[in-house]
Amino acid sequence: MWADLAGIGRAPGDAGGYRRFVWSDADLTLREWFVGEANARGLGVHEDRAGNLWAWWGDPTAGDAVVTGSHLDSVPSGGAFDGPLGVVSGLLAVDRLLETGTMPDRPIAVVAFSDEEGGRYGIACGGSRVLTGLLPAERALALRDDDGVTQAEALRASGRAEAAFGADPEVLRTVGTFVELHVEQGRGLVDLDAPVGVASAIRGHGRWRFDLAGRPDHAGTTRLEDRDDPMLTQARLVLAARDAAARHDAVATVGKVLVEPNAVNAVPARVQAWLDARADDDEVVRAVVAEVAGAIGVEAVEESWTPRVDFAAGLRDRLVERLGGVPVLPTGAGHDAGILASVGVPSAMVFVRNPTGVSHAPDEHAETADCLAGVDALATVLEELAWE
Ligand code: HGY
Ligand code: MN
Ligand code: MN
Repeated sequence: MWADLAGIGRAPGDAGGYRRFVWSDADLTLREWFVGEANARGLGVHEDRAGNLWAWWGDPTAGDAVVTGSHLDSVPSGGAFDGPLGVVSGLLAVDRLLETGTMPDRPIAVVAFSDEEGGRYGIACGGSRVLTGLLPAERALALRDDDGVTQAEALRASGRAEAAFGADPEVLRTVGTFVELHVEQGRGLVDLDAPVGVASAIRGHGRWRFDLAGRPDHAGTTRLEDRDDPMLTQARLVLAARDAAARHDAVATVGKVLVEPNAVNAVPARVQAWLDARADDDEVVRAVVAEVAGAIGVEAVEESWTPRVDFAAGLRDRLVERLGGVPVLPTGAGHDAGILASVGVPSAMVFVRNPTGVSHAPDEHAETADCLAGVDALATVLEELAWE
């Protein structure tokens, strides 16, 4: 299964990693792969109104389903494990349970959430936010990618009707518990020398855009005192972000910048820069963003905000106990499990050790033995939750 995914959506050029943007050809191929794997197991496949794919074992209308899964899309030049490990592990855990020859007392599903990374349209967990109504369909459809293509246009190009795109309360209601397996994006499990762990919380995190206007002019003939160069403000933005994060217990990143006209010999007309800021405390994130905006005198336009989520202690501790006392650790990475938890769906996460902690980069890795330990843990958890 892993080898089947390895060739889908490789990033162009020598950057390495994957480029699996929602509604791209890579995404559509990944969706076909998911449907094929589900059909091969006799699981019923359903795509909900938000574009998320569900593979069902049992009748979803029975409700109180035990759902696992993650996402198949990636950040640009992302690693192989962030997302797909949770989907593959979910299918393999179901294989283990199918082998028992007994039917679960609750329906079980493996879900592939759409557009978790927001790599194309900029909003984290797009598919689960639309599913739950946290992101209105009209706003989602109007989002434009860096080439100016709206999600509505991309949806139509994929053969889907935008009129049908939106929240899907009927599907959401079928979910009793959601458990997402994910490669750890950090070194917590390495430092604890443990292959598997359970999440305690997801730190609050958001994305803000800064529109920096300038006056385009010739790089060689325009005197310095005559310039209105937005790249100078951009430089102050990056340094202000690092300074504010360092002074607070936060992290801040300016990883995406669009420059117009992006010419070596022209003073830019416009620079757009995105700030990703995260902290244990939501108010700290807000303070960092406000300080950055104040430092450069430019409004921070909020594009995506995910409040801190503390996973329900009862479910968390039940999994820890069932898994024999594995470590419990927070994460600074957002996940669909956090979105479902934020709308009241009992949710939990199982982490698999990442030997370097590196993620959102081609070097992201997890050892096969640890991945199989993750499948064992997930099968154990699903059995615990889906059988009386
Ligand atoms: O950005 C995140 O934290 C997640 O990987 N989407
Ligand atoms: Mn990610
Ligand atoms: Mn992820």
